[in-house]
Amino acid sequence: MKKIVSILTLSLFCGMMFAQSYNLIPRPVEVTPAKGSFSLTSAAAIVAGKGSKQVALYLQQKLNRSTGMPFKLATTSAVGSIELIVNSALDIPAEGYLLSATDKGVKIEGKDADGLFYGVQTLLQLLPPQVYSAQLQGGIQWTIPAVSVKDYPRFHYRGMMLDVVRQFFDEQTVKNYIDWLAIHKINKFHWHLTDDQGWRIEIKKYPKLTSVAAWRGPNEAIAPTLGSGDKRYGGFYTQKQIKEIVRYAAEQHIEVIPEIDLPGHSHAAASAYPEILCPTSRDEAKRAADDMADAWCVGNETNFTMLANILKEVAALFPSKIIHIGGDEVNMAIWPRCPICSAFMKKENMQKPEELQNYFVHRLNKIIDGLGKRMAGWDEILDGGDLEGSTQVYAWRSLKRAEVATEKGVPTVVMVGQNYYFDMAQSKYERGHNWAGLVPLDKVYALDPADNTVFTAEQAKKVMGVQAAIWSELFNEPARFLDYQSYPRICAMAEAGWTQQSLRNWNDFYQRLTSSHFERMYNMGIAFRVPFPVVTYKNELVTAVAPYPGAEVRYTVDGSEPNASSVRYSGPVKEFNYEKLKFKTIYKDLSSVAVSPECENVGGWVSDSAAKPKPQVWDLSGIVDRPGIWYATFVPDQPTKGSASVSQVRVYENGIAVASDDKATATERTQRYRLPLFAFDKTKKYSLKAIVQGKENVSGVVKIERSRCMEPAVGVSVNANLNPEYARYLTDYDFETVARTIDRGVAGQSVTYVFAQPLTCSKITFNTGTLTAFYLLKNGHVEYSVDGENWIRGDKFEKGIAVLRPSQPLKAVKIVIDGPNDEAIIAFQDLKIE
Ligand code: TNX
Repeated sequence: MKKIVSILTLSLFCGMMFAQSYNLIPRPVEVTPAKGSFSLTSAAAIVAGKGSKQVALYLQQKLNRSTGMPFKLATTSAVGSIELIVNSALDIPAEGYLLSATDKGVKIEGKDADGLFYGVQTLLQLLPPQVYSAQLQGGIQWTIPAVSVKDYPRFHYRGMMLDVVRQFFDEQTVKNYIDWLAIHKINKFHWHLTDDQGWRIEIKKYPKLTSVAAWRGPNEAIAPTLGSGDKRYGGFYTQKQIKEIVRYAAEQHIEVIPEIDLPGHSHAAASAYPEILCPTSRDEAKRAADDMADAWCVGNETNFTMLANILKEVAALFPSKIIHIGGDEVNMAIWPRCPICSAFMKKENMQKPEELQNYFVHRLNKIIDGLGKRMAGWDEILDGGDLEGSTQVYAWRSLKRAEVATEKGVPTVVMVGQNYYFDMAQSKYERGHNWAGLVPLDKVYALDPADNTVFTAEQAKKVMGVQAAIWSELFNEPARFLDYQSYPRICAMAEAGWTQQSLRNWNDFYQRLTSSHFERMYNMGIAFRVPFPVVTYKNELVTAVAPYPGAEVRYTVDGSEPNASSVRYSGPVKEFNYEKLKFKTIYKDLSSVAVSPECENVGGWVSDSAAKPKPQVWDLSGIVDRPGIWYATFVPDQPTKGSASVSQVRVYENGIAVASDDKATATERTQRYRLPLFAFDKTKKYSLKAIVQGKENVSGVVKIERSRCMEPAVGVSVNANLNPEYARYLTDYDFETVARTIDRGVAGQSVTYVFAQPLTCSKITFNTGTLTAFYLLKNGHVEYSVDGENWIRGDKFEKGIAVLRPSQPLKAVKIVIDGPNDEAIIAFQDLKIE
């Protein structure tokens, strides 16, 4: 008996392993492996039953491209064929399917055409990954393992939003994007078509919306911004192109939901038709500093005629039942200052401008109802009054906002920024916004959109599903950043939308992703983000941890960028000069960002809530092993829990305090302390002590890093329109803080850095721009002075950077602006001195 049981468990276990090895994403409801397999041959036909012709053509085209085999369409089933059937009598939810593959062929039954299409997607994933290639692939056994799959989605709304305003993406890029969404069983494409920096949809009745408002540049109505530089930049989709994209998306079973962002985020529309603004907003010279001339005047009745005309054309272009009207981030303070709006508020007895926004939303709702559609908007439309029952809300600010919406009975799409805003950076080494924090892959995966600790069962019924967003402010560079920010994060979000919560597991997902899905995406031609290794230093050893089993980690020792022919990492590297090492994960011609070793954490901390907290002590041996300026950072494990306050940070040398810092840099999210140790002596013992105080039991780690630059005392004098509050960022040697001007600059303006002592160094780098490389100084040069009075001219700025290589001690250096910048402002940084 015992033996039977163990054989049973063993085979069950093997069965599970087998099921796992298909590595499907998103993970289906039920996968039952069977014995044997089915190989595609040129005799294989696709049998298209009723209602399945279009899906059959899709499959035929996909298979034909990579296998080169014809896959004739047939109407009667035969051995060795792929049979596609729509069967509404199936006992599974909408969009579901049953797939069965045996050694005799494949049969997919969809509950509806959508279900059939998703069954086909699963079939493609069961084939070798080269099936996704657009080119003919030779020498491949096109084999499908025998299996049966039963599958259906958790949510019927699984979306992706793309902002085509801040950067414009052409028709082909949008189509490719839609292709890849469909493969991940995403069924909505939310198209953010208008915003402050451009209007991207042709409206016949108002031609200036595209002839004027689709363009920005030095001589355009909209100023250059977001990396568009010294040239005319922009574009729009003609109505013909929109119809084509909508048709194309429908073929991929994707509904396109248009967004016209109103009444705020409308600076582009206003640049073409200033009459839509409040009279108090129209004149640039007279309007208030907080008035961005970006919101429609709500009291002005003719605006509703114009909006009705615009929305009528929009409604006619998109078969979707939903029109998204934005509604986010309106500076409502401008309305009470407007004579028309304030008179209207008085007449309607409105107290707060939120009520005016709510009135606006209701007016649009009426217009949209009249067009036979439903209105949708960002969660701000919940403020200021009730909504029509049919309105759909997109909760972006927090899960709490989603909960509030569902409590009001409003159908809600969860698109929480902290998890689903893919314009956020994925780590501190990478480009991206961070106002919603870093959004690494595991954080995307972690969100349960109908989390039962947040939503009641009744509220959860109003969660329609999930959606992630790409806001494209930072997508002007580098090349293929859209792919990089989208994948694999979309894979993780897609699984939250499709897969039952009980079947979701991060480790399991990550295994499926890295062992199989990377290769599928590679064949699709997606330039996805490859994860980097974690590399640490201690005791003169550099240790790298590969980001997934089998990952190809390579490194260089001379500071150069690693590539596919660099040394492959195979074990800890003995290297005292670890600061020069660079590591990357290589995936064919893709690779991760390069990372340098960081010192191993010196230990953990827990905040002390006692009235008289005790200092905590950390041993620094093996880490602080050379002279320099050391920085200690106290990073909380869960930043959301709040941080602890750190004080009396000291370094001890053989028990004697030799360095201290009592204040954190104010701008840091984490807390960073400066500890100069120029007289480091390797025969002595070093330790770190600090008091970490906090109300709750907050925990975290202490990191310590050596500054890579010299940090001489320096003063700065500015003769440019620099926001005075930010001037200190030019001398704090915190390279995460920058100082911005408030205008484009004028020839002759300057920023002068005066050193406390004459400075001897080999190189000074003048970096300008923000950390994400906006607002670079393009038109300027540097000068230096040995005596602080006579100036010698150095290089011009190239791409925002200038370098000096002094041959004698310097008293001062300066940046001189030679003409207005090609972006709205200029950002300056600390000097990088080596
Ligand atoms: C907030 S989300 C916005 C966008 C920005 C985005 C940047 C929302 C409704 N408004 O206008 O592009 O943050 O992350």
